[in-house]
Amino acid sequence: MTHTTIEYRSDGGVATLALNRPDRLNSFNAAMHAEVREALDAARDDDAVRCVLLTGRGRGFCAGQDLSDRHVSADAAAPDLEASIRENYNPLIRRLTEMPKPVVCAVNGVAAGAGANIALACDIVIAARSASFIQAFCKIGLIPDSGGTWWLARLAGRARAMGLALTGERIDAATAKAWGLIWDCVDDEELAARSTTLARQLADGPTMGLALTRQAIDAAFANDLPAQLDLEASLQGRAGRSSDYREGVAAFAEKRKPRFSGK
Ligand code: T3D
Repeated sequence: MTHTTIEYRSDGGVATLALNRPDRLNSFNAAMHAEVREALDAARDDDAVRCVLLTGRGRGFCAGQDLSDRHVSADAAAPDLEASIRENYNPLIRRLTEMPKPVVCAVNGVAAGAGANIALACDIVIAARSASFIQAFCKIGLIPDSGGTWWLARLAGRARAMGLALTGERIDAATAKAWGLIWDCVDDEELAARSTTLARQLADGPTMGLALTRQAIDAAFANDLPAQLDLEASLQGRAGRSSDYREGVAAFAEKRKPRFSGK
């Protein structure tokens, strides 16, 4: 498929999906939603893809919804934002959080509005030191969407979640790391190499088991301990039936590097 709003390429087990509307700071319009959906489905269904790497082109990662697509005036009917969230943003977040392989996000610049929360939905987030995160919604009368209220409350705690969401204050990547919102913050010139190395490392791993691990950790936010122990038992049963488990144990016994297949 020819893309006009993203770049998509698969190489060495890693599918790199780069948001590519740099003059609009990679904000989402309908075409970009469609292309991202199609690319994530292709990555999900392609057995040669073992890890997804999401990033942005230009000086921004993503500025959320393209506001120039919203014709808001006193005499025009209000746009149906509930439909926009249900039909576009929620399916996007679910594609990321239900991807049967790990998802790395390399935040190359400002991540605002839904752009910030799309990053938080990925499994491991690495940001360039010059990147920043803004819950911009309150500046235009909206509430954090794309899972923002879910992630912020869990990752940052109520006080910081409320501060970020009610003020729309920008935090830099180092603060996002210190607050536990992201995994790492690296010098700008190192972002591409560090995120690609990490994605390749995960792509070489037991990717089905890694996806089951995400499922367990995300469920832990809602479960009590007995329910979580029960879920762990059931997911471990699935992991234990995988070829990767057999290969991991064999490689350990033979003192060699495992060759995982993701099956
Ligand atoms: O509508 C629905 O479907 C509901 C769902 C909503 C989800 C959401 O994400 S709502 C939140 C939408 N996003 C925002 O409110 C962020 C708006 N952008 C900004 O606040 C700032 O651009 C940033 C803080 C992100 C970056 O500031 P700065 O000074 O580095 O850059 P800039 O000059 O503001 O932006 C550069 C260009 O990108 C500029 O275009 P120009 O003047 O050079 O032609 C700017 O208009 C454009 N741009 C930035 N963000 C958006 C955008 N154009 C359209 N939509 C944007 N979101």
